[in-house]
Amino acid sequence: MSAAGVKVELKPGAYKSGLKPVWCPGCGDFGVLNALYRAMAQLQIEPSNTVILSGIGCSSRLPGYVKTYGFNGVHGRALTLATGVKVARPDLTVIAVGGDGDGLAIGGNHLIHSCRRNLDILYILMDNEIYGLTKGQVAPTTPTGDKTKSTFWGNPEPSVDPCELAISTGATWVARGFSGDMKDLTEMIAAGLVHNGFSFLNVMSPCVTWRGDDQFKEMKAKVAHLPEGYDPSRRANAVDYTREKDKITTGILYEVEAPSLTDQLENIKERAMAGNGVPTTKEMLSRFYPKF
Ligand SMILES: Cc1ncc(C[n+]2csc(CCOP(=O)(O)OP(=O)(O)O)c2C)c(N)n1
Ligand code: SF4
Ligand SMILES: [Mg+2]
Repeated sequence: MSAAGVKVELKPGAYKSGLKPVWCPGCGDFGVLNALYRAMAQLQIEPSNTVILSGIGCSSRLPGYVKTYGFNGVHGRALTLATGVKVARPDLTVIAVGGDGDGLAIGGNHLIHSCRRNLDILYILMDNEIYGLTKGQVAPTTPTGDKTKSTFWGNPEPSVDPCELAISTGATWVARGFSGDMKDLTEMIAAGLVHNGFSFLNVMSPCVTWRGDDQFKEMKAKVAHLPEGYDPSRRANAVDYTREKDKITTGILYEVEAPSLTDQLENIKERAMAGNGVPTTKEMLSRFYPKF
């Protein structure tokens, strides 16, 4: 709103916090941040009704760069924070962000339960296939055989496909993007924000420092968009585009409508307040401690 009470159109630049990103020049996370500014402007998202939550990592610095409410929590807990905010204030737009280490290693458990709960939250996972902030250790998405600071002879473990994990654990909107494709990424972030339910966006976002300039070139060469006429409502279709070796298929892989937990909160609250025959804590305790 302007001082005169007239609604002013928010341009992408209006969402900048004024804090200058400290990411390395060329880091893929710049692309994600810019696409987020654009998507928010496209939907005219109200900054004062928005909260962005993160854990720890280079990518987890993102909330500081957006002019909304935000919180940079502890490692792996972006989704626990987002869950708490959404349950307490279902009216707010809630976005969780972070890296592959934050969201799939230490925070992997929370991803599973966020997917199955289906709260109306957008989760953007910036996937550089490495722990960037702590200087290049192996991550759950590091491809098998790749040398990192902690897998000097090559990663012996199979890697996880984050989209496959999200689909199989109940997310109702799952997409994959590339930080080097601004237009596509902006559309996907906007679509994830509009979806009613848990939206999971895996963005391939190169780390030029610990994975080298080649990671950007290699990712770019592999990117292919979903074919024309693709039907995202079928789980089997979506799974066809996970665990791909020579391709990174981008687009909305999976999208279904299902009641979101956010929609049920009011009902749960009403039932709890009404009691519905459930004994109070005092009544329960007095069964065991009659003098209570
Ligand atoms: C409890 C805890 N364990 C470990 C760490 C160290 N640590 C900080 S960030 C990080 C991994 C970051 O990797 P990722 O989430 O992929 O983010 P990126 O830096 O690659 O964007 C680790 C292991 C920590 N801060 N707290
Ligand atoms: S270390 Fe990697 S992930 Fe971190 S800011 Fe630099 S390029 Fe980005
Ligand atoms: Mg990472």
